[in-house]
Amino acid sequence: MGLYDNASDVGGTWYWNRYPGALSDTESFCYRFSFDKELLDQGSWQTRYLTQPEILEYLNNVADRFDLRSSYQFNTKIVSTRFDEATGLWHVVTDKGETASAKYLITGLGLLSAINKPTFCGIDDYAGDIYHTGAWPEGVDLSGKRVGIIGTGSTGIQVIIALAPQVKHLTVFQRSAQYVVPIGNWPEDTETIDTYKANYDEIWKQIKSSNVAFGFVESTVAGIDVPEAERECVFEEAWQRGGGFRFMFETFNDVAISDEVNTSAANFIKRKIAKIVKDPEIARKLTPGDIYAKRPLCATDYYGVYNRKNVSLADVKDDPIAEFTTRGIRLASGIEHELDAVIFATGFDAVDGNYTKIDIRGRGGVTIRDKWADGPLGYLGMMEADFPNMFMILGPNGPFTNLPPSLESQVEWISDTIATMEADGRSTIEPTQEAEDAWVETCRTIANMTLFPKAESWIFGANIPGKKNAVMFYLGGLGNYRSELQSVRNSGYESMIFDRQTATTAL
Ligand code: NA7
Repeated sequence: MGLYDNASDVGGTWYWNRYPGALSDTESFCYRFSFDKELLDQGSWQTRYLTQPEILEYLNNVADRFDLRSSYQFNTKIVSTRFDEATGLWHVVTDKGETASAKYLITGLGLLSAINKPTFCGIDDYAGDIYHTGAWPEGVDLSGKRVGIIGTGSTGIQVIIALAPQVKHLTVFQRSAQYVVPIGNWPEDTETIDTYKANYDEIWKQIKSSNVAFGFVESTVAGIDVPEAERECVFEEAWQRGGGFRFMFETFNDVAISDEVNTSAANFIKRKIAKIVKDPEIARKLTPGDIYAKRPLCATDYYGVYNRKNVSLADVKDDPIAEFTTRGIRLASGIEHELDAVIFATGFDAVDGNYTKIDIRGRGGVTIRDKWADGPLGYLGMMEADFPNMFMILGPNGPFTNLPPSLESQVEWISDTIATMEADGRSTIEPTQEAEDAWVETCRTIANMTLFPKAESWIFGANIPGKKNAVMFYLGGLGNYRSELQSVRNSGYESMIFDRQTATTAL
């Protein structure tokens, strides 16, 4: 078995995203693996949510526990990989010119991993420091500096909150105002943690049969059947309890489906902004104009940050960034913000960003880049027609959830499938094109039942200029997703082709 990682150690997302304030917004008790009871029992944490250093430490412990590190070749990029129809093997080439061959190719290239760093005129002449949150170097100290930050997604809001008290001045360059609810982060004592541990069997059963897999029971109440005043009370309770996914999915079952209920939720948050932010003009700029249907955000007192004297807000939708100057950023109006450092919290080329960087070739030399020219589409979020024995962990059209339980579900399915292949003496497995098309259609149908496609976000590739808008996720929930995986297995993999024979193609 060969394991490769571009990083110098394990950790993935949590290796790269070391920016100030980096925190998971999934609760600590379920932002972990469930497959090892002993590992669960050993778990310990301080607060309701885990910080980046805690998650990285956890992942390092997991790597040690299963002795994974010794199998890894770190600091190594895969530059190309192709399926050889003559031998039934995948051939892999690294950036060091090394080659390897294997029957199975499993990719874990990351869902939100290829960084999106927009270019701006004059950026090379800027004399200050530039950072991207997704490739944050060690040892950065921004205290006492004039800092600019571009981006107000999940990442940007965490950085803004963490840096505001440290820096001399923070200028936030906001393109889209965001709906942000409180995260509700508080210490968790040993008794609470022990209660989770004592109930882990039930907890994981619930998580794996739920939709978003965040460790709470999703509401079955339709907000549309509830009078507005009552909705308000439910939203207020959720605001006090904290959690972005809780606010969207634990309140009512149609916040992301019904225009009316979505508007109620949005208006509730807008009223909070007006109450929290003292300067009405800043409050106006912070108030979103679109529907509440992006990945739900949460943080501790996000809007309150803008009451600080050392934080200013530049609305770059109204007054776009014209260029970087040697001293900072100049807006179209001519206003120049002098900055010692600029942070790009501009997100990722989600889902396929890392795949299209690699020359991946399947049967007949077809490249993944060509196959995904109209957007990344796949079967069960793991497989591709014409790419036999290739399994993608968190590939396109996989579930949109708290990720550890979803990737565990996929890894279990991949392991079972490979075990079946080996037990049955099979050489290759790949989905039929019909099965893949049907799955993609299912994903599209489900997405269109929700309001998510109506908001511009990375979920549909809208954040990358020129990227085709595509339904890249299965929004049917983890429970239903797991049932789909189970039925593929139960049917004897009838949606798959085994041992497909084709004329050998020289690649
Ligand atoms: P996001 O959610 O994609 O946010 C990126 C932010 O950067 C967002 O506010 C963008 O504005 C902004 N952006 C991107 N390009 C530009 C340019 N050219 N000019 C100005 N502003 C820009 O990325 P995150 O890292 O915060 O989070 C991604 C996911 O990772 C997150 O949801 C978690 O699941 C983990 P926009 O909204 O597009 O107008």
